[in-house]
Amino acid sequence: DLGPARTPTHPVATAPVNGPLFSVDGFVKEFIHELNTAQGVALARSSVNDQYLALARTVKNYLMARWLDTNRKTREAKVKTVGYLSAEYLLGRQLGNALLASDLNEIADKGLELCGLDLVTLRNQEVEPGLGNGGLGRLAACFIDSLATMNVPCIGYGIRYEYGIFRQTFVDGRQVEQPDTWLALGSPWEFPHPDASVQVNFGGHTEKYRDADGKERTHWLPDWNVLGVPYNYMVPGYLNGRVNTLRLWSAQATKAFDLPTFNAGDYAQAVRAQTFAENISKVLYPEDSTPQGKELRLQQQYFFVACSLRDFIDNELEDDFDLHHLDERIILQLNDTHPVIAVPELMRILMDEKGFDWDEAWAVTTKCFAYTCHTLLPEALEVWPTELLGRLLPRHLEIIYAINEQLLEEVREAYPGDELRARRMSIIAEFPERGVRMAYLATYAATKVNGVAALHSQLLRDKVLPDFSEMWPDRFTNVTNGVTPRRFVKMANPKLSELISDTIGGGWVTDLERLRELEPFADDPDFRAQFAAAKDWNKRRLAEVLRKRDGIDLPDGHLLDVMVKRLHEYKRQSLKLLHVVSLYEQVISGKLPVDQLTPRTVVFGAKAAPGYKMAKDTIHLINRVAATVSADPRLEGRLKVAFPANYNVTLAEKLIPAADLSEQISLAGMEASGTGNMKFALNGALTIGTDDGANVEIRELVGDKHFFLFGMNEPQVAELGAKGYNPESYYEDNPQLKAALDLVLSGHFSGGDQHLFDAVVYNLLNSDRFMALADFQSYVDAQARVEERYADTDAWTRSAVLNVARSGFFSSDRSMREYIQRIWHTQPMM
Ligand code: 4GP
Repeated sequence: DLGPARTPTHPVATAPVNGPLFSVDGFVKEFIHELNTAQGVALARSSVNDQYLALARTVKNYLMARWLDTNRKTREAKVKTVGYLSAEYLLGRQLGNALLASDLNEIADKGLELCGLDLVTLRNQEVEPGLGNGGLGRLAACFIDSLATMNVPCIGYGIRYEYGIFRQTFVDGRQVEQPDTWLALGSPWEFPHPDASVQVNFGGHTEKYRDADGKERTHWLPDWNVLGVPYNYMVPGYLNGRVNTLRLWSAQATKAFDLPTFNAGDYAQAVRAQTFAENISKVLYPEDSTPQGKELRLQQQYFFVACSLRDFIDNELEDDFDLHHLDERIILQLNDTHPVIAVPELMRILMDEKGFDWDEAWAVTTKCFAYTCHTLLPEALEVWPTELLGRLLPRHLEIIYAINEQLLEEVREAYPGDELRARRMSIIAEFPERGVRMAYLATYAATKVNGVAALHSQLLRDKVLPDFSEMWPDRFTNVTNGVTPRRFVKMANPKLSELISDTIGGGWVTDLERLRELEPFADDPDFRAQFAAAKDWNKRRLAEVLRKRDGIDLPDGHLLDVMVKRLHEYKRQSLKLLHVVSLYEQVISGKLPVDQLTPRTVVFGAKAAPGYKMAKDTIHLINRVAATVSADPRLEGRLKVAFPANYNVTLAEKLIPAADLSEQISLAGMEASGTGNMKFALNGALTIGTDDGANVEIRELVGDKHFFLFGMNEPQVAELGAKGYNPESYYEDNPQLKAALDLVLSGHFSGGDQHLFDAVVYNLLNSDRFMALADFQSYVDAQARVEERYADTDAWTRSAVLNVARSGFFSSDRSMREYIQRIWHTQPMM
């Protein structure tokens, strides 16, 4: 007996679709069917992986009819689609999200129980697709979730990397990268369509000719090509029946295998073309703000945008569609500069293939693109050497030169005689080598250019693109980032979600501003107790995860102080570390009685780009400090440092809900926005942070009293930089800071080796580009305020509740609404 069928209560359940029956027995039948037919095993003989794959397919089957339906309706309606072009999508695990979106959690839970299986175990079997480095890729994943949930047609376009971001391991405290073999155990969420492959050309040269009307035209005669094979992924909206598509491209050789060569015995040569082609989608570049001007990376960028444009024009539009009106059907959002080569590609298609004149093509192109910048670090703004671009994409370089000529003409017309300005604004940089400034190309071509938080957008206008913003002020706008409440609250924090829904109803999941209704409950002791209980539950869950995953023990009753994000000097993990070392030093030197130390566990999670030496040295130091501090009996277990390896979305979903304190301590003016900061606030952590990125907006919303602000603000940073920053003077003048740095230099954390961490320490003392030492005292003072508040449990919990109640603004649904209204001008479908 499989029990009574569940009465469908939700619209998603009642919609007439041709899927499996929305009941426990319907689910079990489907699951067993998948296990038997797709995995080819009986339940009794199946492995956990078989079961996971069968479960994934089962859930997919429920979504399938809705996906097909969405595609059909969108095509028929001929409405404008968002084409999100992103080299990264940091999706996280799919199963939990698919279950949530299709309202299948309860049914799956019961159904699996009937089969003697456990849903949590199967969910843990999934390897997350780590197809991104950090914030930018995770943002893309949040945005496509929101668009599906808001019923907005969108196709996410990107690359199906065979190896995503590396798996981080620690060997003697040092980061060692392992390949991320996320496809090894099967990838049930994707649908490959080799039949719909697209050819992408490279190299060769161009030729001029006259067309039938006697007009001069250009031919590109490439000398090699690859195939792009589309892999489709479902992007289900939350309980609304919509399923959008994420289309990732995989590279394959056009002529994969050379049989005569193989028969002649040269096996390596026989597959050379295949290897060469497949390299294009082989690995994700570990970029994240470090320059890595690699030829293969440019190939990747062109590869995926060429596939995507071709796909949209040939497969998504009607055969007789007039491309003069392309902007009525698509807006292509450039997620940073990685896809910007799409601009000359669209020009090329319109002119060389469709016979448009330059002006016609430019008029269409400039209406079809919008550009988001995600950084302020000059070294992260891509510049492609013209030598490389010309060799790989000769026609595109010609078009870029022509675009630049037109730009310079406009500039000279607007500012006659200002030749310096023309040179500054040129898309072509002359130093240190001739190169194409992709951010300038994007800015010139886009209808809108946006930064990702208010401060960032301001600095983008004032410091990165001042000439452009002066000339085209209306082109610039801000859209503050957001995060999806489905994954990062509802799924990641079930206890808090339940409490919120019991208190204000369930509407907040798609209307996050409604969290405001929780405000009065901050003063309700009963509510606070339940809120604190949810936090405790999350901490216990995290403790279990870290014990199993990393062999780390989390002590009870500690303030959980968390800093998770990419390892980068501007984010200043070293400042957090100096605070830890300083607390430790004060206790062991007798300056601070150990019983006055607030029991605290500091958790770091961070990957460093493999080629970024300073970042890797910092990881090494953190691990050595962690080992020393955690093992020193003089601390009586009151201070612990934990650094679980391989921080990823899956771990974030466990860590963030458990945190008390969120570390957002970048040098002001450096973090474009941050999105981790939003996830922590929404899960009831208090922030200690600088006035940087979206911290500024978080603080404004939650209120100064519920946010621990420290450090210089951006104008102060600029001022200090201008007058000459001397980090050593802070060391000399601040005994606490000096003692901490001296302890590192003494070899205390390195088994007596006094030079092991010279690179890190002397970098701080001699250069300290991100001014950690200048903000040290202010940071330590703010931490003292943290401890004071934490000692008052009621006050702390009250602040935590208010953080949740006032952070509804940071839903990616709100970000998407702003893009729609101010940039895309698309409509949700009814
Ligand atoms: C990141 C920014 O560093 C971060 O502040 C921002 O929140 C995020 O983009 C999303 O906008 N940048 C990157 C990158 O991830 O690769 O440049």
